[in-house]
Amino acid sequence: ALGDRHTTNDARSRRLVVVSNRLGNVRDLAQAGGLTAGILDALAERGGLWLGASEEHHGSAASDEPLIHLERVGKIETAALTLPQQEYSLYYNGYANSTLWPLFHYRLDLVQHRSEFLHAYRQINARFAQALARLLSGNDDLIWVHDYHLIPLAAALRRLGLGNRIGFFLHIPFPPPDLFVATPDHGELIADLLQYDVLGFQTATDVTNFRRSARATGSTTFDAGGVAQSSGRTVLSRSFPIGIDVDAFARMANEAAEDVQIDSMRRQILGLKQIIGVDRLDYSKGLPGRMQAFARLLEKHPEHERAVTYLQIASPTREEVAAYAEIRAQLEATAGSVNGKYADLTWTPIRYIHRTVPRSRLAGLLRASQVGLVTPLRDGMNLVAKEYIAAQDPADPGVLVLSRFAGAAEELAQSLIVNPYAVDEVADAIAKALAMPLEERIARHGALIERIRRNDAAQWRKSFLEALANRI
Ligand code: GDG
Repeated sequence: ALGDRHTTNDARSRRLVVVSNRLGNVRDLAQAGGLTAGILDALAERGGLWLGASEEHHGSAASDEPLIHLERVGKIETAALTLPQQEYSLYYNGYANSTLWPLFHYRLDLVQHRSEFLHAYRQINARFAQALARLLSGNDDLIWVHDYHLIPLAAALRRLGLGNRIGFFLHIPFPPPDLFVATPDHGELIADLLQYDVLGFQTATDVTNFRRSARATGSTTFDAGGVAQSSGRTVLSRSFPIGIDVDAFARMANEAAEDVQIDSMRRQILGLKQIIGVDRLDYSKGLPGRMQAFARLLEKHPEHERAVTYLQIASPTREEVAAYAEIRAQLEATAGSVNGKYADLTWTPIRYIHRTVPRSRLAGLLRASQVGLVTPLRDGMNLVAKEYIAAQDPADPGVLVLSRFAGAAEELAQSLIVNPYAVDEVADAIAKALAMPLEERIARHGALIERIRRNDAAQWRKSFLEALANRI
């Protein structure tokens, strides 16, 4: 390692520059969610810069000079970029979350195509590129770009003449070619992706879907190692399954026993088994179907009436996008009708919370629940699945019911894997989880915890950064 330090392209001696739509909260590491924590740890370890959009926007699109607010916290420098309000909204609520998000989650029925969305998306990416060009200290900086908001960033940087190594990690799924080509912009999106040096995906399925789409739309060819040639550069595409910091989350879950609210909840539900779900209120998470499956459980297995309680935390998200208002109304109608049908004077089957819960309390709630329900219709990875496993008491662990359409299902085979579209199947899996003997729960949990330790957050960033620094 000592010898390494003297070579110029040593991964650790090169400055890391992270770019994502939003900046994580650098000041409050404890509150940082999965993704943010993973990135912050990488920056804290080696020092570096994080560029993201500022929470404050300004009214006019006139100024071409990027407005950047720099701050330093320890070894991490953050750069908050102020962007024009309306352009930002067309980019964020528009192209990112009304075009790409539904498309990449296989929901062609929800995709909206509007030329002003695409235009704003490209403009904002060009602004990010201009800002970044000013902040770079040279072409040795390693640039790590996150997620679907910033697909055109490398192309915009290349246009400004930058030759740095640039990596991209897609946190969400990549759709199969038959769906992908339904967007008129498919050719441009593939060309943009091929301007990166490293393309990271969550699962093998996503890598395959990307390569098939690139072959179909860009006549790109891949060698046996999956490497493509593009404009005289090589492009590596690979899966890097994201993970969590298992020990930190387990500790938080354990310490939450001292949280008075959790303590008083435990007393109120004493004697009941608790089923839990924790999700952003997104249509990709399969929430109405999950509530219907819970209702089906009560219908098919009446012995569970007044013996189980289902807690669903559905944190607010993207509320300016119409599809999100619709899923919320649908979910609230479902929760209301199930409770209306089954509740009695002393028992509420579904407790539905549409608020953001502090992270440490969340960990405690996961630990206090005998069944974890993670049933997305499509999900890049799903960190809640991994958090549920980490939060359990290894001597008396709960059971994870997991959708086969979550990226996490590729790794977490010892959970109860279900098809979220099959309401009866999910209901039966919940019944099986509730009845599972201790021995089987311990065996399954042991295998799962080993798996999430192997692919944890540290491994994720280490392997991506090694690929980015061209060391593998
Ligand atoms: C995207 C991809 C991929 C949720 N509610 C609250 C809260 N959370 C936390 C969870 C978890 C995180 O947010 C959600 O992560 P997920 O992975 O489950 O899902 P997305 O937000 O859709 O994330 C996904 C991920 O990126 C990482 O690559 O796995 O597939 O869609 O950590 O615990 N946290 C707090 N309060 C809440 O109410 N504090």
